[in-house]
Amino acid sequence: MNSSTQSIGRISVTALVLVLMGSATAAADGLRATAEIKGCANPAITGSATLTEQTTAEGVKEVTVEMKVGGLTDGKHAVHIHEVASCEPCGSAGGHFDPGPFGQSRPDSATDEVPAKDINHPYHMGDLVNLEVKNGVGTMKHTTNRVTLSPGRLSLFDENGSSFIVHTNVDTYCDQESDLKKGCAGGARDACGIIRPVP
Ligand SMILES: [Cu+2]
Repeated sequence: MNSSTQSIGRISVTALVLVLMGSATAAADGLRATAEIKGCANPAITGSATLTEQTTAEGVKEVTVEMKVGGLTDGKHAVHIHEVASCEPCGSAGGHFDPGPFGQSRPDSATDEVPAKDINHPYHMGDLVNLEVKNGVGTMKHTTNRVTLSPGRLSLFDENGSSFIVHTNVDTYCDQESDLKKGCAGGARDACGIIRPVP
């Protein structure tokens, strides 16, 4: 390699690093997504959710989820991000989003004939907090660093996308050493919303 090739090589590498740094900063901040929440069986249940990604000073990506849903029974309802962008029927949203290396990530569900083994609740990447419904209006705001909107291992926009599920009952944040106790993560599914990126 002669000296002029070497210097071209260095310039190219420097330019590439600058481009990568620039795109990482721009892509990580201000990304948004939304979901339209609809009742699984009851059309009177409707709502919406927004997701906003931000990056901390240390470079940790966080996503703030804000959800408002009308038509649910008063009280607390479990909310999780489930692993498939599909709501028809609500069971097609699959188990809790949990792209970890350990497998066995499905939660139990009212529709499971044989309850799935699921020892990772409430530490699935898609586990959120309860939506609290008062006088028919449910609200929830939660910031999580377990998922991202930007590309990567924890991205909600993986091959099959992701959805919110709002459950009939409260999430007791049950943490068990063996298979999940049926219903402790909220039981049946009341509402669902496919998470879509905001262009
Ligand atoms: Cu769930």
